[in-house]
Amino acid sequence: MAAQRTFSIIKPDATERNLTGAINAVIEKAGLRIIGQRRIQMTTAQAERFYGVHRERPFFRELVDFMTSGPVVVQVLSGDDAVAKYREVMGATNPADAAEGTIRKLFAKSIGENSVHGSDSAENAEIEIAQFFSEADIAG
Ligand code: FUP
Repeated sequence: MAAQRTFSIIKPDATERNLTGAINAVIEKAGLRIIGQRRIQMTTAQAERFYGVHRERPFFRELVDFMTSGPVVVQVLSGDDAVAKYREVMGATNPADAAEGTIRKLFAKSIGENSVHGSDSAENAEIEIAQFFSEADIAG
């Protein structure tokens, strides 16, 4: 199977607790390759665009405020079936429902402050990657 790409964000609750390396270790142990990575302070405009699909949801403003509350690490991951594989490694949105060994079970604080984002489809992955990376900054 050809390698697929997915987009990941290590969120402010995790960077604040110095968990970037610990999360990357889980990602790499699962067989995913980090082929692009950048630490940024997301702007309100970037967060609103990124989570535009949730604009009408009651938690939208809280989500944007959280994602801009501190640095995040944006990543491009590569591997066989990377989108589904990373969703599995992340665990359920609500850490209370997340399986043992998943990033959210290990590290997430709550359904909002849940440590990581991962794309939900290969199509969205490419849209999300393009929002934060130029191809020159990705090397697989
Ligand atoms: P996921 O794909 O697992 O990141 O989850 P969603 O796309 O459903 O939600 C995106 C983000 O919105 C979550 F990571 C956190 C936030 N959220 C809430 O704060 N409350 C909710 O009830 C659902 C999502």
